[in-house]
Amino acid sequence: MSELKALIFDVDGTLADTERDGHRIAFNRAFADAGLDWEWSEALYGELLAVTGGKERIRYYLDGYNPGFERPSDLDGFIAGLHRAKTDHYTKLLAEGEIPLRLGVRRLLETARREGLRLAIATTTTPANVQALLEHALGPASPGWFDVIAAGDVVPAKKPAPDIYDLALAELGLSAADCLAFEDSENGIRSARGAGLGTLVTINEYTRSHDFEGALLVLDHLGEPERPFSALAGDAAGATHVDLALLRVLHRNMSAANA
Ligand code: XBP
Ligand code: MG
Repeated sequence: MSELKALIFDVDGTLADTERDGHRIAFNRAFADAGLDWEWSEALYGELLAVTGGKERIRYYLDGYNPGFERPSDLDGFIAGLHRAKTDHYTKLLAEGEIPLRLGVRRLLETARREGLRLAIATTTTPANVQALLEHALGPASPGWFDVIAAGDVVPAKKPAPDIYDLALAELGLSAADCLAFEDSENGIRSARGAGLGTLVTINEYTRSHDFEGALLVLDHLGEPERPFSALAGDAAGATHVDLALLRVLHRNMSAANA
């Protein structure tokens, strides 16, 4: 039976609640800069999250929510320009320290590192966004904690396709059976499961009602010793916060079930 060797993390919604008060605000600022009267409300943004990737999300919005917009002849270039401006706004928001890590994330990453588990990231977001979040919320040296940061347009298809997790596994040189993934959304778990990974889910306000079929565990957050998690699905083996002991139990049970 293989031993647990690496943890692979999604970023948006999993390491930090970046969507409502980060990405959404940055999109709206980029739209205003470009003289557009588009305003993505919290509720609308929840619907737009059906599609992963910022450029893809702008196109989805135009197709489904703003079909009357007169499209420039170079629509791809127009969207790419808006998205570049959005990335600038987003990374500035992070540099201002606006977005903290979710509960339990720092503790789990530090423990995993101390105990020799390898760390990786698999996300649809732009690499500059990952870099900025890690540097500002976790610490300037923290991007170096991750052996692999698989992010953005480096794969042909974004989540829910498994490509980004397949890439992270290939770059780690590990098989899915050696790892666990951490996700917050239905698109995310579909991607991780598609790559064959056992997956823990921590929900957030946008993903609470998603379908997490196949998750090892669905929690409200990773928890801390003095701030226990609530388990929404799965067997937490009596644990109150996610630590390596719990992850090893989940991994062992998963390996036994797949044997
Ligand atoms: C996250 C996303 C990202 C961000 C925006 O999905 O969908 O697109 O909202 O990032 P996941 P960019 O957490 O499943 O990876 O604008 O840089 O694409
Ligand atoms: Mg996510």
